[in-house]
Amino acid sequence: MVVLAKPPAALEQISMVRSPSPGDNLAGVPAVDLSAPGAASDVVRACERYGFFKAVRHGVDGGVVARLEDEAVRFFASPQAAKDAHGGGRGPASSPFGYGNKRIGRNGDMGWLEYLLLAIDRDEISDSSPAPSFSLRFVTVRRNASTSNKFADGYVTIEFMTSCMSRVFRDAANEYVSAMRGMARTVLEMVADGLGVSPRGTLADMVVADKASDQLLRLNHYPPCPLLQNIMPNCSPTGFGEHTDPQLISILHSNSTSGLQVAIHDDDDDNNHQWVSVPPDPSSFLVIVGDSLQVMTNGRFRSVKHRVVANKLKSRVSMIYFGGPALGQRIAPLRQLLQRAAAGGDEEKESRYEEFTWGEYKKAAYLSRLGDNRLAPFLRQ
Ligand code: GA4
Repeated sequence: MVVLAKPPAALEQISMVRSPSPGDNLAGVPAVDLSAPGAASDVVRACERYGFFKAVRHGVDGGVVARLEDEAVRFFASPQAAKDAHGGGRGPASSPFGYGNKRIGRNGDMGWLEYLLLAIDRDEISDSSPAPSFSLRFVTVRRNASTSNKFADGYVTIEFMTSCMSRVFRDAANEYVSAMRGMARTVLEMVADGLGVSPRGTLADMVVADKASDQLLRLNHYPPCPLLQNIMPNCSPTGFGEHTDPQLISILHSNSTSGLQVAIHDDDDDNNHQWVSVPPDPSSFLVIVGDSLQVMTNGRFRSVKHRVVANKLKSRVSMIYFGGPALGQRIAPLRQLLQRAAAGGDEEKESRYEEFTWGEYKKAAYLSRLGDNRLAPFLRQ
């Protein structure tokens, strides 16, 4: 048997992690029934202890999820050249939006995945986002169209299919975004209720009502990696390296392929954590606390470190909505939490963080590496 000392070329720049085993599964993923009367306090408890929870009985129609997932699968299955045509370009001035392959951000992070990152303008995919506008079918038609005459059959077919495919994708994405914005509102209102902050729209409005809020939709495809099956049986490529999300809240859906891992901390030792796998459950969503919500709760909630390990045999497809506020929004602990502390509660009276706006934080985040602790520079001594 030939034993290779290093991974194949395609994987050279991607770090390996120990392949997850069934024993790594998080026993008892924190789950919240969003339709239950006591949901607000369950949400707060889960966000404090874990920084994430599985949302069940969430009210999102399965058809909405399936339509976008189908479109994502179709897009990722199209020829590489067609996908590359939706790229945001390379280099420091490149746009983070559009199609990306293995490169994450602008600072050298690599993962075994391809993705589409789309900006959301109010309640729709932004017009400037390079959402898929053609498919395999279109590319095939184009090759056969050997005419430059606009009125020839081939050309008309191309034009028609281009706008058609684009519309189907956009409609599916917009419908999904609308469902995610609804869930973000529900969860953030529950956070306010559970923390005793009023009005209950204090956080939700920053993401859902503010017309300038900064929202994103990310579609990730982690292709299977059978190359490693024989040569590195105990290792899997990193799909998306460990990181925390900078926004207030992220809502993740995945197909039934495993791969997501979260860092679980000891109750009283923040530096000590263990990576555990979150078993996939396509009927639910995972709600993840971002850095900005950690700051707004003065550290009561924790933004959870998470990562994805690519599967050797199965494709993983995930769709994540990121809810951030407007660029000018001040990110600081909610006043009512500090006031209550000052009036004798047991929470901290002073902010643990230097003040910043979302725009400033975002700028700093885009200069960082994926695994950096982005809040560390903002921590007060
Ligand atoms: C992590 C969360 C979101 O996926 C994302 C990512 C962004 C990107 O892929 O362009 C970042 C990453 C994320 C944080 C640090 C920077 C920026 C890659 C990276 C190395 C879209 C986001 O908002 O921040």
